[in-house]
Amino acid sequence: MERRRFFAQALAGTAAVASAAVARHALAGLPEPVVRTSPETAGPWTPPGVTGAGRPYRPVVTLNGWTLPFRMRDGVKEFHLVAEPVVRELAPGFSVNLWGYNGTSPGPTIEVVEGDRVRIYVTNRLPEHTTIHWHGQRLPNGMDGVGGLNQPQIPPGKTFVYEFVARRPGTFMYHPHADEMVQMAMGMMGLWVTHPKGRHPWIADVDRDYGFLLNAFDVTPGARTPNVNTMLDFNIWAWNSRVFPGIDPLVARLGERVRVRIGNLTMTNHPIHIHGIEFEVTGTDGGPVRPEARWPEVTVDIAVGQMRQIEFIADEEGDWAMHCHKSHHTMGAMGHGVPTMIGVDHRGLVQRIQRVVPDYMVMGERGMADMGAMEMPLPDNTFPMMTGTGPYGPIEMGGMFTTLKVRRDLPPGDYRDPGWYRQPPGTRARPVETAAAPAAHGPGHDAPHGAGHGHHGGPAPVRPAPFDARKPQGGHHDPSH
Ligand SMILES: [Cu+2]
Repeated sequence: MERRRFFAQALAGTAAVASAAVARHALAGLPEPVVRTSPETAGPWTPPGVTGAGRPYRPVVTLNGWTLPFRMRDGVKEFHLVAEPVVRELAPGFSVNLWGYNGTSPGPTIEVVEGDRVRIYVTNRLPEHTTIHWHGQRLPNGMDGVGGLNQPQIPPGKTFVYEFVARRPGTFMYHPHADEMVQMAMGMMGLWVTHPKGRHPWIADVDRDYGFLLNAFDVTPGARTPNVNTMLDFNIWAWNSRVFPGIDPLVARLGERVRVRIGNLTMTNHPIHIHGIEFEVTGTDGGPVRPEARWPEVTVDIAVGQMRQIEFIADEEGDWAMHCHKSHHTMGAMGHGVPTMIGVDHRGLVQRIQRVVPDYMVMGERGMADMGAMEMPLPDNTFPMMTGTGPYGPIEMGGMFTTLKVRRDLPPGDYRDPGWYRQPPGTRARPVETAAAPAAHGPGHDAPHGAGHGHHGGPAPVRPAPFDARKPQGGHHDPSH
C-alpha cells in the first residue's frame, strides 16, 4: 500500500471540511462541527497559538483516528461533537454502518491541558436520544452525562452544551450514557487526553504519544450493520473500529520514549501484548501511577471500562508484533461457528461435495494456518478469518493486531510507515538440513542415570507417542464395541 500518499491525504483531511449536512443558521454562534471520514491515522494536531492556551505539549496521535480541532472563545476551548450515523471502513473492502461522532467511529480525540475551561456542544443527529458521559473526569455533577440521572436526554435534532474545567491530567474516554448497550455496540466512543500543565513529577515527557480504544462488533458475515443485542459473542475485534491489516503500525525512532494510551469499551478484557520491549503502566483513568508503584510487563490486561497508559523505550530495532493475547481476538468473522476439523480425514470427500457446492473447500484439516492463504470466495463485505501479509508470507493474524516498527533512521516526528524491517544478515531463524539437526530422542534417552528422575533399572522403553486421530475406514463407530 502506498502509505506515504495516504498519510499526505490524511494530513490534508485534518484541515477538515465543515459538514455541509449541518444547517448553519440553526447553529449560529456554535463552532462549526469539523468532520472527517478517512480511517487513516491523522498526523498530530497542534492548535494554533497553543502557547497562549497552555503549555506547548507533545500532541497525541490517535491510531486510525484524529484530533478534534477547537476554537478559543473568551478563554474557553470550544468543541462541537455531532453524534451521527457513519460508515466506517474496518479494513479495506469491509465497511460497516456504525454510529459515531463527526464522521468517524470512534469519534475524534479531544486533547486539552490541565486547567483548561472546556465547552463542548453536542448535536444529536441520531434517530434516538443520546448523552455524553466524560469517563474519569472530575466535573460538576450536572455535566457527568448520565441521561435521566444528571440531565434530560438529548433528543434527536437538539444540541446540548457541556462545560467544565479539565481538572486533572490523564487519559480519559467519552461515550453515551443513554441506551448504552446499543450506542456503544454501534461504535459511539472517543478518547480524551488532558496534558499536564507544566512539569508533573509522575508524567514523563515522551517522544511519541499514541492512543486508541478497544472495541468489538457483531456483524454477520456479508451484513453491513452490527447486531446490537449481542451480549458477549462478538465476532469483530477492533482497535479504533479497525481490524488488522487495516490498523496502522506504531512507529518509533530507536531509543525514543513512547507512550500508548489504551481504553477498553468492549464487553470483555483484553491482554495487550507487545513483543521486543518491556513496558510499565504509567497511568490509568484514575491518574498517573507514582514511579515506585510501577513494575515491568510485556502484557497488560485491560478490563472493561478501564484505561491503561503504558510507556517504554523503543531500544530494539525491528517489526514487533503488538496484539491482544486472546487468540480468537486476532481472528475475523469467519472464525466463529467453524467446527474443529483437525485430524478429520477429508480424502475423497471434497470432490464429491464440490459436485454440489462448487466453492467448497476443507477448512482446517491440518490446523487453521492454511486459512491465511486460502482464497475461498467470501460473502460480499467481509474480511478473511485471518489476514495480513508480511515479508515472509501470511501473518495469520487479523483483528486486534498491529506492529511496533522501531527504526534507527526514522526522522523525529515522522509517523509514516517505514515499510518492512530489513534484518541484518544472519539474524533470522532459518531452516537447517535435518542431517545437521540433533536427533530427536524419546523420553528416557536424555534422562541421565541416577539423576533423581525416578527411573529405576535403566531408561524406560521408547515408544512413539500414539497420536492418530484419523477415523478408521468407514468412519462409523459401532456402539457395540
Ligand atoms: Cu482481546
